[in-house]
Amino acid sequence: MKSLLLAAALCLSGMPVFAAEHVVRMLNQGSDGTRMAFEPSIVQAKVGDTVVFIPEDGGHAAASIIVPTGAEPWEAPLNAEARVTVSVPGVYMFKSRPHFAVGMIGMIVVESADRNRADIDAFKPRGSLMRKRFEALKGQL
Ligand SMILES: [Cu+2]
Repeated sequence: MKSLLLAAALCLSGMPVFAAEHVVRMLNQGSDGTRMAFEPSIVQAKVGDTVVFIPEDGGHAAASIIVPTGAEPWEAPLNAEARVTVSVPGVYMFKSRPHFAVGMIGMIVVESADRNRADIDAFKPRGSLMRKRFEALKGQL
């Protein structure tokens, strides 16, 4: 009964009651053979969810590139697990700092891509590897 009242109170306060956790593995090789990859490279999330970056292989460091206005950017140390709670709807684009140049990038879509779609469209990938992966991610928005 107590927990029901708590759940009701959380609903009324507008807080997400069941925030989810999404795991993104940082790998030297993805399951499709791609070198230096986030897996999955795109995550669908809701406001209040947490995305956990796991350094399963060494040498990776998750950092934001683009976040929606009002959201906190992040930059994790090398080989560190990073926990990012998404508080604002929109697209969050991220990279592995050491492997940005080879296109180790990914996206979190929180509820709607529309809010900052223009920022994503304005991103200029450098080099063919980054361009290829950026276009593939953008195609899933
Ligand atoms: Cu990396």
